[in-house]
Amino acid sequence: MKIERVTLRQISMPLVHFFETSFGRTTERHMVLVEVHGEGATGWGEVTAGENPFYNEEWTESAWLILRDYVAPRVVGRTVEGPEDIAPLSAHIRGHNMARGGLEAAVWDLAARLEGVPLWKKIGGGPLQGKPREIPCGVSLGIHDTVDALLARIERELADGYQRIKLKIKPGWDIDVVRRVRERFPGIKLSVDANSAYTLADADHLRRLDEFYLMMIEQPLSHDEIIDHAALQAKLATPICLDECIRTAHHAEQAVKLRACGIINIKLGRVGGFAESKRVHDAAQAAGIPVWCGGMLEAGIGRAHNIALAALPNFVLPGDVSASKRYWKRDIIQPAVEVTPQGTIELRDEPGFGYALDLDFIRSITVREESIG
Ligand code: OSB
Ligand code: MG
Repeated sequence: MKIERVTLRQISMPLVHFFETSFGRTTERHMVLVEVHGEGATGWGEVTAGENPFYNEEWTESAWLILRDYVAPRVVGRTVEGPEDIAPLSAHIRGHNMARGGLEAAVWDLAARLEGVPLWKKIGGGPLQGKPREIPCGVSLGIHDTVDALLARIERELADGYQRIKLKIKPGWDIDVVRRVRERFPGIKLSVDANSAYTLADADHLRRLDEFYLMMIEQPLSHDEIIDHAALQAKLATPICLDECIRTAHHAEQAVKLRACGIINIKLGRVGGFAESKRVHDAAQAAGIPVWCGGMLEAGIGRAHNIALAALPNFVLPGDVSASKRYWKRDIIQPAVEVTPQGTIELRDEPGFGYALDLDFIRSITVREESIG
């Protein structure tokens, strides 16, 4: 497969509802789309970096520059066996997994289209026990202005069928909030995500969460600290789920060996694409650790890629991939991603990521565009 040209596009889209985590509030997304041309077809990817280098070191601008100046020039003009050959071409770059992963995912999409198969099949996912595979969905709810507003929001998400509610927490918005949510919704699958807002010195405080029988506590400690998570896990009954810490399959293996977590959240961008996501998935599966698909407030392309990823067999827990309308008035794909009343997303059979691009809309929200090759 020859890669002839890469087109980068930066788009900007306001969120329907602001999203607040321990590291800040997002009201508008600025993301880089990657279009890869080769063999007469086109594959699409979406870079999942945020607007600021707060979740990890990447942001929209760094992704644009790394892709334009380092990654795309290494890929354009090459003939590769398959999409597995893409990540190694830029493996000498330190970090910047989301930028690298956006292009890698576009090549997987291109390869699936050239073969005429859906992306979920191309990466090795698919029907489970003969039944059409559906992705179980949860929602991630940001820090709200009041607990009452949060409770009302949870009510609506449950009515829409979502199978699991995840609450963002931080010091000052944690124990008392979770207590009120548990009192009101004693039977739901509930988890929390701190995005690295605590330290090991908060272990006793975090242990107070044990009484709420949460499914997991996601990334309570530093973004690059696996060893402290192991120390914390030894003190908690609630399983820790690692997000930020797991950037490679090797990290997953180390976390398992140290018993730093009971669950892993896989994000396509954070680990640099589908090939590494599959390796993280396989490492977790071999260790008996369940995984689920995280989200980064994606537009339709990134969302569709997440759906494909979540079709791999060890994605057994409800993920953070939910309906387009929770984020966007109008998504960049057609149809928009929808969720069934049972809180699942059905896999689609079209070649590639399975949805059509709304090119007119993409053009109308494009703030810059550049081609390499
Ligand atoms: O930690 O999972 C996270 C959003 C932005 C950055 C980090 C995270 C999140 C989410 C939102 O939890 C998931 C989504 O709805 O896309
Ligand atoms: Mg997280």
